[in-house]
Amino acid sequence: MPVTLYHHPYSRAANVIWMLEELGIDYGLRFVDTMKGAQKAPEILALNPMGKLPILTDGEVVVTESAAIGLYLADRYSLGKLAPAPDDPARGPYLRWSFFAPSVIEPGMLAKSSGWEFKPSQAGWGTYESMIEAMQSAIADRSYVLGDRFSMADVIFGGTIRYMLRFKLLETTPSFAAYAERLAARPAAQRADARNAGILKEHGLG
Ligand SMILES: N[C@@H](CCC(=O)N[C@@H](CS)C(=O)NCC(=O)O)C(=O)O
Repeated sequence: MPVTLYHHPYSRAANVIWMLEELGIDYGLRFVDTMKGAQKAPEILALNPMGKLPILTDGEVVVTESAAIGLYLADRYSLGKLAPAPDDPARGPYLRWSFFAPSVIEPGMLAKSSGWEFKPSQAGWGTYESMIEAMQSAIADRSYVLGDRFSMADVIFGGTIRYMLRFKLLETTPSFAAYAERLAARPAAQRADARNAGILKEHGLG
């Protein structure tokens, strides 16, 4: 199996299953029991010194960081389709909103929920309000971040929005709700949800 995802359904690896299902490639899953600390085992640390999931291996290639995994997979297996080609003007917004999820939304969300004190001009994620406004602008009057064209950026950026809505970390505005519903209706997202649910059940977690 050339592509293997080190996975636990309670981790960001759950969203990587959606990425893989969108690509329609063969892949294998390797269950890492994060609830028992298995992500800190030497063989996992050898792949990711952070001792965190997800980890994707593709032959000799090792990729960690969910957004990087999505960008890698789309370039490698869907260039010109789920990933705009480097000379396509859509490549700019594609990268912009893909990076926005881990570099702005994730720390911005944690800063808000943990009550961090920081200077918005020094923090890359700025204020919570400006972050929400930017997120709204990415999907205003369009189906996906690239307009009518679905891309891996929607799995990365949209996956974060789906997570935030699910755990009530984001106010359910009509535009966020409609975007999340559009994404959830995709057959690949549904296959991924079913696969994650099946693994939870198999391990007595569902
Ligand atoms: N920046 C990383 C975050 C990875 C991460 O924090 N993974 C969590 C699960 S979602 C984890 O493995 N936690 C277990 C631990 O830190 O021991 C990414 O986007 O992939």
